[in-house]
Amino acid sequence: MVKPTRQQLAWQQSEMTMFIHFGVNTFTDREWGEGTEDPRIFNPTQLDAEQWVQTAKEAGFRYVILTAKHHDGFCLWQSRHTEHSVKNSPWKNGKGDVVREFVNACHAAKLKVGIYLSPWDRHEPAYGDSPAYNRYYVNQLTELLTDYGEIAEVWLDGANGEGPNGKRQVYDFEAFRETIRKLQPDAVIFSPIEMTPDIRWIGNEDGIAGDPCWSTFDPAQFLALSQKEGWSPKVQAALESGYPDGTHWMPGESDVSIRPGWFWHAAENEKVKSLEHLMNIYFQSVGRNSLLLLNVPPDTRGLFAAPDVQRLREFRRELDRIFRDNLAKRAKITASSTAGGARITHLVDDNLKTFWSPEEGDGTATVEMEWSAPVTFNIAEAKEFIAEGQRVEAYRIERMEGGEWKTVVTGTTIGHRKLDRFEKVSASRVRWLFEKCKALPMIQTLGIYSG
Ligand code: FUL
Repeated sequence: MVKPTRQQLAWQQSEMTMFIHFGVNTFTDREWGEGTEDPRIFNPTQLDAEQWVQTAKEAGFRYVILTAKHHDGFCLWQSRHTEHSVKNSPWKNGKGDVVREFVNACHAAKLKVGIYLSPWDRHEPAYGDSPAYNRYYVNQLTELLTDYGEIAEVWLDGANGEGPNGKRQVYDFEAFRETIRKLQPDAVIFSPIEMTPDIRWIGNEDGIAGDPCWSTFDPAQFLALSQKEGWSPKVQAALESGYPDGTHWMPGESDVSIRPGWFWHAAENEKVKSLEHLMNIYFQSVGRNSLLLLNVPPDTRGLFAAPDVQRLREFRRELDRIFRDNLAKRAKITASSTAGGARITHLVDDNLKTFWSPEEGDGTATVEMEWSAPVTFNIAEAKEFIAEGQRVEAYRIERMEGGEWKTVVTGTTIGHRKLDRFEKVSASRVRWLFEKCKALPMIQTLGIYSG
């Protein structure tokens, strides 16, 4: 059975990461800079990394990733390997270091730090001259992973353009990977599949995972498919859903921005996603065994803008409201069987380290809940004990009505967390049937909510 590493498990259980896109594009009103931007345009007037981090923390994010360098090549830290950085900006008279302020704020708030270092670099003259640029990239990685304490996630994408010499850069993913492993062995790597990452991209930028969604993946099979087809619906579906018989634990990260663009644009202040939209994203990412990577871009002051902060507060309040009261905690819970060492009460003890499991050979393992009076609900939650792998392939939730079991909802995978939403129903008896499993199911949590 393919299982997560300790680092992957901690990452997956954290459920939400905030992404922060900030750089010269913030000041030029663009999404992709050309690499020719004058560093003097970078001049945030009130930059406050603590505001970003506090906002993230209050909204329930556990990791925060900053664009240390985007495709334009401008570095938010004092890199020794280029002049194209904050060093030549008027901000703090060229003495500032955004990465340092960001990392300090995260560490003080006990949030995990992530760094996005774009391999595509439209400024660096060596780009396209593959070995020289690969050395440049490794040098930059080395600075970021040596000088800033603990880094928990390294994020790099596959964007790949032509260098100034017209040559296409060939990335040395092996060297990038080795550098990260050597300098920050506990960091999880998000990268193109070519690099055999710890975490895979979910295949779209809408924040929506596949259904089913497996944390397991088959890089060899995937690369063969994508080499044959390029970008195709099948390739996308493979990223969104993973591979049930995958050779690697490689859970999906669902990235999306709170605004239409990744960077801040004044014209998008009125286009911050609605609470309803964010909730739909949450249910289809976190609620489908993925991690939500939500981008919030600081403005030209270097602060999150008011509409974004407001929306994040509403988002937190709504999540707290929905998940405040797990009705399953007030039910009498029984099971078709319980394996030795496991306990039925573990299903509602909010402990990530315990689980319930049926006995070997129990046919369709079933858990039933009964209340003394009917309860009304429209959300169901299930979590697997994924430290031991992902096992459930199909399940069904039923309620007793007029002396008969009626299906409320059917589902496929569960993984770290599965959420189902449906029309409100009332019942005093509800049961879960784990109909198809790759191995004995190990269920950590079951929940019933009225949202
Ligand atoms: C992509 C980039 O091209 C976008 O600008 C953005 O940074 C997104 C998160 O990743 O690869």
